[in-house]
Amino acid sequence: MKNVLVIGSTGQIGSELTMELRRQIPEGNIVAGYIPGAEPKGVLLESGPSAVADVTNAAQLAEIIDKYKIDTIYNLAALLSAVAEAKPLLAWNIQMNGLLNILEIAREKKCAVFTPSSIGAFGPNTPHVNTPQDTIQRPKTMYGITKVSCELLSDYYFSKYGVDTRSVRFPGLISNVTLPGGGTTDYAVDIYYAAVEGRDFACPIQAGTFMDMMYMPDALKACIDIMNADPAHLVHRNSFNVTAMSFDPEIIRKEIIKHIPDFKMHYVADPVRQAIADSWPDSMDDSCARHEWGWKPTYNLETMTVDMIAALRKRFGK
Ligand code: AKB
Repeated sequence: MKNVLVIGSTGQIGSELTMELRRQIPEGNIVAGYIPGAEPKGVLLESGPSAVADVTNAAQLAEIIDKYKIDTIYNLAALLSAVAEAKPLLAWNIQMNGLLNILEIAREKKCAVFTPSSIGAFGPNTPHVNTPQDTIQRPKTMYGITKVSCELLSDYYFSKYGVDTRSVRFPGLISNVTLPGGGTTDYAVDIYYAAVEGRDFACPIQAGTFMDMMYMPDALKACIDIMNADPAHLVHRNSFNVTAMSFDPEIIRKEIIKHIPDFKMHYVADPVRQAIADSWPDSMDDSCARHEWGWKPTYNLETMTVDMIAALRKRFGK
């Protein structure tokens, strides 16, 4: 991995992944791809090249890949689960037609491709506790349908054309840099902002709803380590279960109260997000990722909470 195009570079993962790749590969072209209206700003704009990279415009992508001699594409363009339910056709167009454009270009120009999958690729019939790597995947949401289809299409391009496609199934990602937009697991980010800003938090996910989660530094490590893994050791490709912790809203609330004792939370009903959360795993088994490419998260709920609160207090001067 030397010259990299990050599509969706101003999003929750992209904004931090682009900077991390620039730190780790200072001699390479790490191109921040974006769509008009979501332009990179500040250090993301100033620390390296950027280009308009709309996944629905294959000619535009091909031009960037030639110009910067791109060998690896991080395809982070996607609508998250709750937004995808509101805009299913747009989600299909971005997630499926976008990936097809990328895979065709990767086949022609010999690029490796990372497209994140999600816990959303599982559904109500999947075993919910210690969800195995290889199991039933019959999601009921458009987000989940596109995630399973992306896994299958990526495996197809690997086995038929030898395109080096790799992926992980991300749980909810928690970060203090860029907010997620329109996901089911967003509450686990919003809760920290409310606590640090001294606001009462209205939690849209009900007590007792467990989901896998991960702190962003571990997610960045997963994105990079999987693309650097020795292909000879990969039995799976698209996509690996990866997780770092599993909790419900009460467990994270109690962890925050250890640091902010007067933090208050109440519950509000969000039937769309709740139905999605209920269909997802409570906890995944990520032993294949650990075994095949050495996956091991650094942060648990306690250490993440210390870091999140410290970072947000610094940002908001609290
Ligand atoms: C979402 O909630 O939609 C995402 C995900 C788990 O894929 N964070």
